[in-house]
Amino acid sequence: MTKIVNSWNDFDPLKHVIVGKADFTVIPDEEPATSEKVPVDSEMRGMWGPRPTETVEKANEALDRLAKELENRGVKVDRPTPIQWNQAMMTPDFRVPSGQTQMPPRDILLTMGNEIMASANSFRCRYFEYLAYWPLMNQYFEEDPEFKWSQAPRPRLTDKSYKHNYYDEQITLEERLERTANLDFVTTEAEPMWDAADVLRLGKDLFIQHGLTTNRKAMEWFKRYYPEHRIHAVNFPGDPYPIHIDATFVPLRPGLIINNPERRLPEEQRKIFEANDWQIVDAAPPAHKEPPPLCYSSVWLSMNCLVLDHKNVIVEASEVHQLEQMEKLGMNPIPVDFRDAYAFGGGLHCATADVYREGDCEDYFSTQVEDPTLV
Ligand code: DAV
Repeated sequence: MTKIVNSWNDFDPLKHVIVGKADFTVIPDEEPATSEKVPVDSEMRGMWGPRPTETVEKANEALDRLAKELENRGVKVDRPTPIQWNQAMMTPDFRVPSGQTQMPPRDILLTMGNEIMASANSFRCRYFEYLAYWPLMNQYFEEDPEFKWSQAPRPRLTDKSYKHNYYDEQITLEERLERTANLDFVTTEAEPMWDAADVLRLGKDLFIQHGLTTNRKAMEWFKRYYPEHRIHAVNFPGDPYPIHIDATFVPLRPGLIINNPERRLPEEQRKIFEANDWQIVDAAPPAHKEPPPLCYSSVWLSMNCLVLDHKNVIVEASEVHQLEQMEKLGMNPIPVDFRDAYAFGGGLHCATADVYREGDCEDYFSTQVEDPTLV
């Protein structure tokens, strides 16, 4: 029996990864959590139902290209088992007309050492998404005697979990930014809710974005569940729709992070990085003015790269500025044509979940300072 699961960060040498699949992806109907996430001027507003077949095929080609590139570099690639999401789903607490996808595994699976945990997502349409990964989890469980297969407490997602009419009134972008800066989000503190893509793992330290998809109670839950780790609550006030940390604050190697210049980490939250000689640099501007059609994410998927080790990094092929910046930062950028998958839930990092990265749980922040982010 071999060790199959191990990963403590996003930059140690990647050996084994899960790459999502676009089959049966549905644009979900509005629900308390998602309607707040779709910008008012987005063409996604009012749209729901299965995504057009042609776009699914193109997204799958992009995902296959990524898988091939990884395999050519010696990384083992696993794929989820697609589920027919175009069916109504219910629990004792709610009913939704469809599920969503198994494309961004990063939102669902959190790898912590020899453990992979399914998250506690706040969208009702994503409640059963973990099932697409269960065949793989079961296989790792059978093959790796040390693998810890776990699941966060399942949220109930009743109406109590959301603020209602939160964005119903027309408010300006400035007012929206004020709300996010004041940590006023659509999710309430009724129960812990979190997306795995809000959790940035840096060895002993977890930097978790407090935003639309992850609440404060989740941070408290992390603190009790991982007592050996330090939990930091971070937020990026420049983002009017803060979901997921991986188009905002992206580590490339120990000591180096690229930060979205429109969503800078506030000064007081930087202390812990500065005290430990971590450099935070502005990410290069995106090459595109608009995201592709029917895409949930912003143009900043430009910085949603997949780091293979402390030198090599996969970047979307059309993101010329990001490719150039990687070289300037001493990285070796590998372009992969991936834009056709963006609309299905994100970029190269979103599209993957770690199974194995070579390396241990390091303490990168041993110099402790007064740190307002500490939970
Ligand atoms: O900038 O729209 C996208 C992250 C997707 N997982 C953004 C964040």
